[in-house]
Amino acid sequence: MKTDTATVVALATPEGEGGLAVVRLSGHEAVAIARRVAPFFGADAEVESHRAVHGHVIWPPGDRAAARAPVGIVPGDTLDEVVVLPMLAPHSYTGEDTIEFFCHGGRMPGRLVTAACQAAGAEAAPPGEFTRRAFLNGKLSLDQAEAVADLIAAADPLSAKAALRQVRGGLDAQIAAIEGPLHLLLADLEGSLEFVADERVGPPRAEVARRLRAAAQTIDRLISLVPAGRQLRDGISVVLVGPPNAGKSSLFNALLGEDRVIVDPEAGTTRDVVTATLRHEGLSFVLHDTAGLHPDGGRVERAGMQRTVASLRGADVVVNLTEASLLAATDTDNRRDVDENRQAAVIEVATKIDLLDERESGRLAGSNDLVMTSSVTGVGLAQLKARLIAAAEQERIQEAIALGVLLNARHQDRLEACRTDLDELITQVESRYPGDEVVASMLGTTLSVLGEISGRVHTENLLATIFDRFCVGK
Ligand SMILES: Nc1nc2c(ncn2[C@@H]2O[C@H](COP(=O)(O)OP(=O)(O)OP(=O)(O)O)[C@@H](O)[C@H]2O)c(=O)[nH]1
Ligand SMILES: [Mg+2]
Repeated sequence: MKTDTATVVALATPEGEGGLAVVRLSGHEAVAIARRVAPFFGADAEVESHRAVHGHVIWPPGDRAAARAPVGIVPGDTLDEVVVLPMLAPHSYTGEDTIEFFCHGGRMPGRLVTAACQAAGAEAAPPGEFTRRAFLNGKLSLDQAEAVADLIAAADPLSAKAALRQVRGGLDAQIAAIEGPLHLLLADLEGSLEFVADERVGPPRAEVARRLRAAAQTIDRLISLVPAGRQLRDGISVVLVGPPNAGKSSLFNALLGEDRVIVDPEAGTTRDVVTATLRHEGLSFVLHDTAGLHPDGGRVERAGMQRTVASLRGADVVVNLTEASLLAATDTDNRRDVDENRQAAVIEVATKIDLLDERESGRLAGSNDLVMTSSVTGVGLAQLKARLIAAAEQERIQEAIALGVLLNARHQDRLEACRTDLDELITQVESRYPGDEVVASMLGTTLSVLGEISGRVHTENLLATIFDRFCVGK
C-alpha cells in the first residue's frame, strides 16, 4: 500500500501506437523528480504553474538510477522530446503538485519516461490513485469520482453527458438539498436540548414530521432515477421474443444493419441468447436475440427457452414478434409469452409484412400499437426504433441527465437505507414521540448513511472498492 505522501507516476494514456502518450507525476516531490529527468525544466527559475515548457527527457544520473535502467540505456541518454506542463498545488486534479509529460505516442516513449521518473524517485501509481488523491484532498466527492470512471467507460453521448454533469456536482447538489434541511432540523432539535427546563422548546412534532417527510420525498425522486442510471451506463435491455421462425434473428440483424446471427427457414435455429448493442439517438440498446418459445421441443431447445425466459426478467423493453400472416388470419393471442416481466414495456411487432397481400395488410393496419415490419424490405424498422426510444422511459433518462445524476448500485443502496431510516423516524415522531434527544440521535445516524454517497462519511474499504476499479493513470 502506497502512503499518501509518496510521489507517484503513471502512464495516463492507453498503451499502444498513437499520437501522444501522457505521463502523469503527482506529489510533493513532483517538481524535484521532474527536474532530475528533464533538466531544462525550471532549472534556474521558479516553476510557473500551468505554463508548458518544451525540451528533452533523459535517464536520470546516478548509480541507483543506472542500476534501474533498461538494457541499452545509460544515465544521461535522451529518451524523448516532450512538452512538460506543471500544475502546482492546489490547482491540479489531485490537489498536489502535478507534472504532465506529453511524449510521442507509441509503445516506448511514455513507458521510458515513466520508468525514468521511477528511477528518479517516484513510485508507480496504483489504479485510480490520482482520483483517490483528488478525493482525499477535497477536490472531488466520492460520487464525482465514480462519475469520472463512468465518463471514461461511457459508450454513447448521453451517458457521457450524464457522467460529466455528475462530475460537475449534479448528484452532490441533490444530496445537499436533502442534507441541508435535515442538518438544520438536527440543529433545531439539538438546540432544544440546551434548555434544561421541563418545557419542551424544540420544533413542534408536526413540523418535525413534515420536514422529515419532505426529505423522504426528495429521496424517493432520486430513487426513481436509479433505472435511468443503469440504462445510461449499461444500455437499455431489449429482448426479442416470439415463436420459432417468427423472424426474431432476422429483425435482430436488420436493426443492427449487419449479418450478426444465423437466420434459417428451419424452426429452432437460435438456441442461445445472443446480445449486440444498437446505438441510436445517443443511447445504447442491448438487443437480445432469443430461442423461439413453444410448448414442446428437445432438451437443447428447452434449455434455450429457459435462457429466453431468464433474459425476459432483466428486460427494460420486450419486443414481442408474431408473423403478420398469422395475425391477419386469426385473432391469435400473441401476448402470452411476455408475462415473465411485468415491469418491462412491451412492443408488439408483426413480422414478414412483405408476404401479406393488400387485403391482409389492410386488415392489420387497423390494429393500434402494432408495428408492422419486414426485415427483407426494411419497412417499419425506423418506426420500431422510434418505439424503442419511447419505451425506454425517456423522461426519466432526460431528468437524470438534466439533474446530472448517474446513480449506481452503491448510491441506490445508501438512498434506500436512508429512506428506511426516515420511515422509521417518521413513524416514531408521529406515534409516541421518543423525545428530541432520541430523534436527534436517529437523525444523526440517517445523515451519516446519506453522507456515504458523497464520501463525507467513508471508510478505507469503501475507497478501495471504488478506486481499485479505475484504470492506472487516472
Ligand atoms: N419474406 C420474409 N421472410 C422473413 C422475414 N423475416 C424472416 N424471414 C424468414 O423467416 C425464416 C425464419 O427467420 P429467423 O429470423 O431465423 O426466425 P427466428 O424467429 O429467429 O427463428 P428461430 O431462431 O428458429 O426461433 C427465415 O427463412 C427468414 O429468411 C421477412 O421480414 N420477410
Ligand atoms: Mg433465431
